[in-house]
Amino acid sequence: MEYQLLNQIRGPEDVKRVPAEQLPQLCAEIRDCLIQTVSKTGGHLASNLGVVELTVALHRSFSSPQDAILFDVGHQCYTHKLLTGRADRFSTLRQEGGLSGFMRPDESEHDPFITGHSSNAISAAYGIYKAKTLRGEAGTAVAVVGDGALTGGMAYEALNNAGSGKSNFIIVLNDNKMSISRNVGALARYLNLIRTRPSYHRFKLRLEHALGHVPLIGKQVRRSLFRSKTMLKNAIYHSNIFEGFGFNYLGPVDGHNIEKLENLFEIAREQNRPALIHVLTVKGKGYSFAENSPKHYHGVSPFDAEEGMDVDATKESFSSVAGETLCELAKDDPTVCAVTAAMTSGTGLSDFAATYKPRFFDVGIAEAHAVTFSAGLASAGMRPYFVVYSSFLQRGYDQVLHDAAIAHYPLTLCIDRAGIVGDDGETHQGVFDAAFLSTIPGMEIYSPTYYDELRHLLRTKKTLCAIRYPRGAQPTPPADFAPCDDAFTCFEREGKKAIVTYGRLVANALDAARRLPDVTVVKLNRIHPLDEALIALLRDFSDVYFFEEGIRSGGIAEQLAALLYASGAGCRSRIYAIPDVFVPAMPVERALRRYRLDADSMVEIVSGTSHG
Ligand SMILES: Cc1ncc(C[n+]2csc(CCOP(=O)(O)OP(=O)(O)O)c2C)c(N)n1
Repeated sequence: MEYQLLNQIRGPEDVKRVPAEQLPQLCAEIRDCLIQTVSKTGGHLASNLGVVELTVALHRSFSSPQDAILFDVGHQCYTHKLLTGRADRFSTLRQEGGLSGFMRPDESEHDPFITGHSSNAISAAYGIYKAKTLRGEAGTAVAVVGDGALTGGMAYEALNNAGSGKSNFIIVLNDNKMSISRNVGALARYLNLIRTRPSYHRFKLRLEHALGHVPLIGKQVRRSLFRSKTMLKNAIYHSNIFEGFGFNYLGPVDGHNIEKLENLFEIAREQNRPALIHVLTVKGKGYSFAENSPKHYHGVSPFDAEEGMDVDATKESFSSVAGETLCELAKDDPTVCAVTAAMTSGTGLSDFAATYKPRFFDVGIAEAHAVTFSAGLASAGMRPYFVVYSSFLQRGYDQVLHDAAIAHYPLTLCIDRAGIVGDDGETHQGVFDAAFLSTIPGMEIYSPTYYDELRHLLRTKKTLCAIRYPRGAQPTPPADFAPCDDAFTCFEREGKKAIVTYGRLVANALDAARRLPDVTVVKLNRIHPLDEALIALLRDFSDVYFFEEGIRSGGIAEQLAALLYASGAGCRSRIYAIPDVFVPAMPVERALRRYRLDADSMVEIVSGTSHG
């Protein structure tokens, strides 16, 4: 794409050289590039459109990479990529071998830290800041954090730590009132309060800035003003939470006004005190479809940029089936509750949220809290279902173990996006939950292949358990398939070879078995704990092939192979699973092929035409 100004930007130094009057054109070109590219590649659109001016201002005021600029989650760092020497590769965004959709230190020196999961940027940036000071290096660190990310508890642990000392560490709070859906909780209310009563802070800011420009005495007066700030504030306006944590609160400021942003950044970096700059932005800014419906344009698949997306289109998926089934359960049982950590629509809970409002809990981006809160509900007689993406549940391991499992509270973890996820890459892969949850005593784990099984499991499982299912639609079930309560199902043929697998790989195994003579497919319905009867069945085969769409180390296949071995079975067993790697961004089908989990690989392996 040809852009008059954007094409001349090779790095942050070029951004600083753009004359102020040309900045609106640069921002317009960036927005066009974002819309044209993301409409083809898919990705996070609305969040990126909202931070164009903010990112330009950051690169004019700070000097990356000497100053580390770290975007929380990193889903909104596309403009940062365009301004830091990656514009020519931007069309490869989220493609296999292309630019990541998040910050990646191995992609650029301007990406100071790996990102993908929310609410850790203040911690990481403060660590970077401390490392710089200890090593005597120049520069500061800036954490750019959304109001949604600020609902995550880790952010407060970091504020508590980073606000305690003298530093010129900087937090930019990008407040657009939105998480993926509208932001929730007391914090959202509180930010609204600060937004609507900014007069004291505006006054303070103007005063500070004006005094800073008076030569010699200006800075002195400014310092003494800071010393008496507490009295001044108490007299004029109550202090706010960020000041309470030890930060110099600056703002709120219009996040689409580059000049104002640059002024504030200058004030913040001059002071020997951590600063938090409250920036107001509009999610989806400059693209009417996204401004009107930021939730639908948060993360998008490819779409027609001229026409916009059909935001009402709904496709049946495991998520929608889970949501519908929970609604049915809630209708008949007043104890049924649904809990989400800021993923209402992605997890299929929109109808539940609308219909059963008092029993629906969006707790913010707070997976650890969500688990313990759900366990609390369960301990006091309710029936909670915490619906969560597999990779985000990693945040709640101790809470599952300590707060839910030891007392064995009847909580159901509905684990969406289990397995390989595709274009989001390493940070979002759902390939660890089976391994880590199966370390927890008493945890039952199910992995349905078809919608009817998911429905059946949600209706019948009443003790602590995890039900995990992939993104998207079910494969076509076999003609006479019906869900059952058995721990495994045997699709029997004759012969001495067995394929053992679970979840969506069952469809690949059945496909492979149709193309192979005499192979039995054993479908694990419950993947943990493993059944004695299963071992007894498998002992009689000469060759057992385990295929697992999950990490091999500590996974279900390894556990099953160990049990088989311990039983003294003489059969040869082989495991095909995700090896000791983080799975990069690539289409799911390609990843399954790479790790030999597709039907063709199964045929090659079992028929002996490949020993991979
Ligand atoms: C631990 C974790 N949980 C959930 C998510 C999914 N997620 C990605 S962005 C986002 C909303 C972030 O809101 P905010 O920080 O305000 O940024 P905005 O998109 O509004 O700019 C969520 C919930 C995540 N990335 N990490």
